[in-house]
Amino acid sequence: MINIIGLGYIGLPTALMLAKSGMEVVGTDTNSELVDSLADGNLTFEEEGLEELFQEALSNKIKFTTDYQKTDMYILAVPTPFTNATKKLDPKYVIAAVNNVLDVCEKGTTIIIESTISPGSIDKYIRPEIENRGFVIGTDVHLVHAPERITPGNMIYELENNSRTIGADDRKISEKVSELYAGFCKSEIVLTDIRSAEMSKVIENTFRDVNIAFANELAKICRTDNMDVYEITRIANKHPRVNILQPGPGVGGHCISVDPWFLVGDYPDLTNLILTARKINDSMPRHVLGRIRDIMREHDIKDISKVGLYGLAYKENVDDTRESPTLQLLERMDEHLAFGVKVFDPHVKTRMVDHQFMNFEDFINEIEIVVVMVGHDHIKNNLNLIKNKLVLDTKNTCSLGETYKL
Ligand code: SAJ
Repeated sequence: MINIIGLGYIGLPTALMLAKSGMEVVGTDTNSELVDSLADGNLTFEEEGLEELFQEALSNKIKFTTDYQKTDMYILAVPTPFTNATKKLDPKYVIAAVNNVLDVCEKGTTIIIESTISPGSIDKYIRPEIENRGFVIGTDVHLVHAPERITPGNMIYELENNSRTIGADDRKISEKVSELYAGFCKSEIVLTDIRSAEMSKVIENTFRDVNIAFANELAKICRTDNMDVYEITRIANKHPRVNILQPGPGVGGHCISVDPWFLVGDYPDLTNLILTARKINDSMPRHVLGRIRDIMREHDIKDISKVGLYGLAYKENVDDTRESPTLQLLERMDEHLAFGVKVFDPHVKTRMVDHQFMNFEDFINEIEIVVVMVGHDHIKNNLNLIKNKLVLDTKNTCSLGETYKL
């Protein structure tokens, strides 16, 4: 039996995949409402293919509970929040989960940490916690870091098809854990040490952040001379060794906008590029605000309530709003502006901000400028409803003739 701790974006799909592979799975979360909802057969977030997998797992007798189970294998997929003021990882949930496991586990148990952690966290926070309780690592408890690599919107496909990294102190344990993941992962499973697993995960997201920052900087350069950044990068990308990413209104999600800070925090003298990239990406919501002001000025629109932000999620076709560029933009607007501007997202069903509309047509009818912050399929399928509006398309997703770009 395997006990999955944390039933959020990562833990739940992983639990379902393991159940599908034939394992006896118990999912544990401290949030009793979430556990009750899952036990009643109701998912708490949208994800392509998740519902089918969930129903299959329910019929395979997956269990959901708030209790930790006595067993020999655990996967920890608990939140690893980031403290904005210090730019550091807050390991409190991982530490609490490890302690809860130690309270009930069998001798020789394996604790697999999937949550993203800053490099060195296992040595710094987890090993001392275990040793201080009198457990011997390598005998009583085995530690593994198997960082998750899936992206919302494509999770099920990526669980099966992305390569996996297993970091452990002991080869035999790596091989045992590798067999577990091979139950659903069809791609390469790379065995390494814990420190390398921690570092490789963080640099993957940092690599993407830096590359997005390059695209965003190009967008700003092109804007000053009224050049089309999309046309220019499309041409440059024809070169066999060039692959420039897409500029956008900012970098959202809990991973790419957070993980680079771990490196900046630990290596402040060596991370000029990484820090600059972070600053560029963080500056994009303000750049969007500047573009909104340009359009208002050009069309003599003085009332901010005529502006509507389309999209609250952090990226297309998901309902996840963590660190979303729209929320970042609202935070950067002064109170008066943020209060006036209208907001809509077809995927976000809970009310998160002032003047959030739940109906697209009502939203569109009230505004003159549509700012496309997220390229959901929904907007691409409803272009006829915005074709008579002024459109600022920050994601270059609306194939309308006349749109304003970043
Ligand atoms: N974005 C751009 N331009 C681009 C690509 C993305 O502005 O060309 C923006 C998106 O709109 C979004 C943000 O970047 O706001 C992040 O989106 P994403 O799709 O690049 O990544 P995430 O956050 O959904 O997932 C990332 C993935 N990491 C990498 O691609 C290296 C995923 O594989 C990780 O599992 C995930 O972080 C994680 O949990 O760490």
